[in-house]
Amino acid sequence: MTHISTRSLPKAELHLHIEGTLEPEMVFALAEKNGIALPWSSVEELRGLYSFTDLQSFLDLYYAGMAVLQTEDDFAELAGAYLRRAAEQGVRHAELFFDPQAHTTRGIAIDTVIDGLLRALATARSENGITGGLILCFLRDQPVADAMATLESVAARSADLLGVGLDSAEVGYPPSLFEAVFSRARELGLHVVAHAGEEGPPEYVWEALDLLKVERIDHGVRSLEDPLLVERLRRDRIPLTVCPLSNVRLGGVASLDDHALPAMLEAGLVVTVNSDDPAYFGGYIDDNYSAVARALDLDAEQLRAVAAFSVEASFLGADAKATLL
Ligand code: ES4
Ligand code: ZN
Repeated sequence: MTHISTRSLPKAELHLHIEGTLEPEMVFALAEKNGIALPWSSVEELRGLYSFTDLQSFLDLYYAGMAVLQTEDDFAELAGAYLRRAAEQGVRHAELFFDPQAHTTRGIAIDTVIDGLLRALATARSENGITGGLILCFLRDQPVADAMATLESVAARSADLLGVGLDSAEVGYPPSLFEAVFSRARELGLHVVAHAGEEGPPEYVWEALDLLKVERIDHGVRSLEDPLLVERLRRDRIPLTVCPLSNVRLGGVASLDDHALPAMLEAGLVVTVNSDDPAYFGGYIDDNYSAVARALDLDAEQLRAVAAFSVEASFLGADAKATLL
């Protein structure tokens, strides 16, 4: 049995969709403020729909909920609420994914989104000492040309971003489709990551590494099906941003007791624990740490290693990493 408190471990959150922190209470409050009609009659009804069968069943609700986000203040409020909760759970650095195409297609300017999120990050830094940045994710189930146009629309302010990522429905949308987009992102000096091996096969993880040249793999749990891939990830110390409660809620893993996290650590992989879409999956980052600690009987050494990996795997500079280790 392990009894260490993981809450106080200094950690970095590396896999967090800011739109996935939109709690039902905030959905209703923003809908009221912005005069938006919702298809649900109460917070309880909406929360009652949070039982998913797969990634797509979640994404349908995720995209529906974010329609209430309209103004720069809304994005600042969303990220501010998340960053306060993250700080309470021991997060010292947070790299936030956001999905601009889910907003620009609703007529929201991308600068509105970015300015609101950056304002919340600046406030969190001064109030809680938490550092962070933004990772712009392309929706892989939308046309590649839309991803490229989104990237070009922020090229002039690429210094306001940490990097780019790739998310949304995975199967049928291999990383290879986005080779030119990621090449352009790297040319702009941006870090690159991608969701791969969540529902998709190990081949998608290989493509993300070899074609997109990503620095981290988001999820990557299906990598274990391919021993040569495991060897590649281990040798190159490619971090995997694993989200245990998400994997269970979306059905990728039958129960937390069956999660491959211990096998990944045993294989020598740089594994981190993250919260993905905490408003939808039943917990923020330390809820994930404490759930795996209990279900998988991880000892203090393993938990400290995972937290230290999160700092190592972050895009912080060497000096900032050293102060957190
Ligand atoms: C996501 Cl869990 C997950 N997978 C892929 N795309 C996403 N966007 C938000 N959450
Ligand atoms: Zn994700």
